[in-house]
Amino acid sequence: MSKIDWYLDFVKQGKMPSDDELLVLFRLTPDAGFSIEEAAGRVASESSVGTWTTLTTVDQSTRNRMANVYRISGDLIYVSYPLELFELGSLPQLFSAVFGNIFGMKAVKRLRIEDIFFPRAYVKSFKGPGFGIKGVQDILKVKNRPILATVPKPKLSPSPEAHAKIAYDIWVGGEDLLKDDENLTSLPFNRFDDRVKAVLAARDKAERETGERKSALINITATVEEMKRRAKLVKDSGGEFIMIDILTIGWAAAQLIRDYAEELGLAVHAHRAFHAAFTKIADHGVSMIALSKVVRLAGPDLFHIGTAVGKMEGSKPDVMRSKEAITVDKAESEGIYFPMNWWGMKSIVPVASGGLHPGLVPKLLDFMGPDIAIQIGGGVLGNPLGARAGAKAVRDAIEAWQKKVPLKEYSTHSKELKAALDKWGEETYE
Ligand code: RUB
Ligand code: CA
Repeated sequence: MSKIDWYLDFVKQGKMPSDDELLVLFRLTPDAGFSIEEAAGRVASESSVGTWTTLTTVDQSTRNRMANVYRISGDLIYVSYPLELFELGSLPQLFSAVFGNIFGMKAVKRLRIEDIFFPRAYVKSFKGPGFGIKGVQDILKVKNRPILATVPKPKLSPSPEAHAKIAYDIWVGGEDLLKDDENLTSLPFNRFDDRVKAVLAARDKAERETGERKSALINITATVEEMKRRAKLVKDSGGEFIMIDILTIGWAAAQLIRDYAEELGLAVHAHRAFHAAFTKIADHGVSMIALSKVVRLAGPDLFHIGTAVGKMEGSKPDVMRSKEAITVDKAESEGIYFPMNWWGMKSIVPVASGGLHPGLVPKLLDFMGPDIAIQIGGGVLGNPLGARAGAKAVRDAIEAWQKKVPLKEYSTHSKELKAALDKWGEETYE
């Protein structure tokens, strides 16, 4: 028996997983001196029950809980995990296990979680979104068109009143939702409580004047007790949505806020700020697809997945796979990716955001379809005719797409859309 022969015990290619195991597809670059099998064995060991050497204390029940590398294909390794390795309903524990120590192992030069499969019992241990796409559309009374949101820019409005003024303008211009920016929380020049009051007063006015439903995604990101206080304030002030920066607050907080929001009857918008620290490098970290699946378990009602045509990283196939991960009930296996069944868990509204403007709307809708939220900041607030016109330009761009009329032609009847097209054309700005 060698000193470390244990690792290869975690590689039994061809031993196919059963339906109730959790599966992870890793892309693995071993460090110099390690074969892919040796590195793969270390990944499976460290993320399940093993350590760096053969143990003298392993009983049969522990052996039954060993993860197994059941397939290796080029730099891809497929690992199965017995469900007993996981605490049901706990995302922090999932992250400590399969998203944990293994990224730091010396034998591993690069490691990326490309995809993840959750078995039925694991899916069923989470509540998922409380409202889902249908619930959010019902709150806003929006059907058969994308939901429209605008984030005020500059991204930190200089005062609650300035924020509320932009809110009013974009609502009467045709937007459904105001969105706070990820770093706008409660700042010395723009306090949370004052902003909620100002924004919801403007909302009531805009609703009266337009006869449409208007609402705001109010960013409660903070420490946990403070987030709860802010959520309650939003509810008591007549709001329908709270927003969280789902990755910066952490999974435990995200799960707690999801449940607290349900208690209050609020829907939850999740911004993904921080994701690119681990999604952006193609051969390391965690893919947006895997992240999107985890987010569905965490249960917000809206989630940013990228645009492919805007300023943020993310190819069309990746954005579409993220969209599938948060919207469909059942997905077939496709390419390297796992099939997935969500067993009736509600869907999340995919939010396309980042560098969008009216000229990009048809391209975006051509591939993402209408059941999304389109979030535009600069492309509304940079409209030469002002914020209200900027919002109308977006609404008009959507109408043009719905009627299959080219934007340029449609803009002969919309000075707002024309102003947007004159400034930005139909190009992407990076
Ligand atoms: C968009 C914006 C959002 C980003 C985040 O502003 O502020 O925070 O979309 O990126 P603008 P992502 O419309 O002016 O670009 O949605 O990719 O996570
Ligand atoms: Ca932002």
